[in-house]
Amino acid sequence: MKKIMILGLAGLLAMQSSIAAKNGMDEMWGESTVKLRAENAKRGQLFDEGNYAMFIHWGLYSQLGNKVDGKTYYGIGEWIMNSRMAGIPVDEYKELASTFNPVEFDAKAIAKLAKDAGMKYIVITSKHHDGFAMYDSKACDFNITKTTPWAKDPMHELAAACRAEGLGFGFYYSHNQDWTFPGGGKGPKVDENGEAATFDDYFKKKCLPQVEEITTQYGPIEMVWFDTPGKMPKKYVQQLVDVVRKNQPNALISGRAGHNLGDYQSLGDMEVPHRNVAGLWESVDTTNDSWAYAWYDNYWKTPKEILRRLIATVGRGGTYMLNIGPDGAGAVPERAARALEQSGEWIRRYPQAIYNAGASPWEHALPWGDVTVNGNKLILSVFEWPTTGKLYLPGLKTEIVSAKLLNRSGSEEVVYNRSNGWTIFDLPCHAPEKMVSVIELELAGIPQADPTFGIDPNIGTEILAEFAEVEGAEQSQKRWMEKFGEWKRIIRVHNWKEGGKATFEVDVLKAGDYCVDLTYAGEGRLVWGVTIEGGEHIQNEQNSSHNYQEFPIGWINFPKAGKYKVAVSCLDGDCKSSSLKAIHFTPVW
Ligand code: JFZ
Repeated sequence: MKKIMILGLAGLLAMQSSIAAKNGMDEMWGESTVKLRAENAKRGQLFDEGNYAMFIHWGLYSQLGNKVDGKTYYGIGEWIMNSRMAGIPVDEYKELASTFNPVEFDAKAIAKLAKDAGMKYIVITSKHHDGFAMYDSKACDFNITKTTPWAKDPMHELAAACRAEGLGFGFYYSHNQDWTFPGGGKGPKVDENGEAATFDDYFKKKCLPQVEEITTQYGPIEMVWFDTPGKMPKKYVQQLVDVVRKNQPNALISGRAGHNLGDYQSLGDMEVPHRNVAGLWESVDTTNDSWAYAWYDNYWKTPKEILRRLIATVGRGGTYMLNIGPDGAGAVPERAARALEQSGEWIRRYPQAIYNAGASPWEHALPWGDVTVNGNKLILSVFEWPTTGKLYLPGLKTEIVSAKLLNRSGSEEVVYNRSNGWTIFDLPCHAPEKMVSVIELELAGIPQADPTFGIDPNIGTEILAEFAEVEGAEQSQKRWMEKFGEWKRIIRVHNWKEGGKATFEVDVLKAGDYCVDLTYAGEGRLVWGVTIEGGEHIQNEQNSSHNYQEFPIGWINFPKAGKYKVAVSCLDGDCKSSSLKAIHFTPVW
């Protein structure tokens, strides 16, 4: 609910009750009402209020599953043609169509999976960078109905299945990169006759007509997800945007259309931001490591991890789109499906944590979980259930009207008290939920909080270097690929100069000793110092590694409750190349 500011409290309450009524209606009135709702959704409504969607990467590449001629290539499967992966020549790649026979593709099962997962719409690859249209295209024969033994249009089935489930439907379309059509981005430079081909040729012959097709052949669609605009000139992007607006006035256009012509911002792939981001935006993420099916890729996100990333995205103010990669037969990997179903079961019990929910007033995650806002309610999602029977919430500024611990059969009142600006809840020893338990706070007004990091008296508190005030060092983002196409990024403090420091503001409730650890990368042994402003200074030498690792520095004392500034400095060793990612405080006693 990103429009929270404009609506005001009365509007929020009205909206909430209308959503509740709608949810009830779905059950009572069944399919036809649900259908109408999807068709009538206003532009961006499912995106803005639903907050959760399914992304599907599926194409010829899925058939290879990252193995070519017996050799496995690690990375994002839809890039298998690329020279940094298997480097498959265009003609050889095109041959894959002759064996593409996805007999296990089941559009209804996929739509049901998305629905059961709690997702509100599906966005699927109509054409990825490989140029193969996964739908019936008149504009270009390199498509699923013309060139494969299967010879059907899966998008018709999927669009219909989505409509039947009351889900929105949309297409991914690679508008700039086309690796097989002459003139396409990173594609062949000449046509079949050896004549030079330009981007303009590709655009007029294939790209524009295909975007016309995907926006006219499948009924009302929720969005067109353009990707990797590269250096594509604005005039082309503008024409595509015009086509989408003409044919699908209610469809959203992704930020990656380019030239700021999209409707919202798409953050970098596989990224959940650490602090709140204003405006309409989306995080796209994978259920394992690759977008497209990869035979070896079994590092699945657990249902709990899916909920953590979904709630964190909603809590930062965004919409979460989570990908699945069906295999070459069209089957969804069983473990991905199970993880989605299980996280979906949880969402059915606690929909208020996701739908119509908005950003946390803390503006970042908390040590035990995360917070989303629904009207005048705070939804505390507790991922680490306290073993002490007490849960600590720092800095809540709005008065609490009621506090409830939710469970499968209802809720129970929670006793709490306030101390030094903290709210301390008395909780039972056993968590009501195995993955994530929910405390719902009804507040006397719009939720407000002090975003200063509270040091949790129960468990370790990690504060990322991106939250530090930095002087005499550099604070900037670094991106790298873990496997090919698997992007990672951090904001770190590096390039330390003499006297440089990264200062963290913290709020301490429980006076006493805390063990301080630092997460950093570097070369050789490093000496780090940690100083409480006006208080204790500690320092220690530890080893380092080129990967970010956590090393203990030592115990430090906060003599009383209250706010402190804690400065971290690199004191000796190769400080220039050392790079700080985070500080951790763990209660000792
Ligand atoms: C793109 C595609 O190349 C990829 O195959 C996949 O479809 C993904 C969803 O999108 O890759 C990107 C695009 C943008 C960024 C990173 C990877 N980015 O902005 O960080």
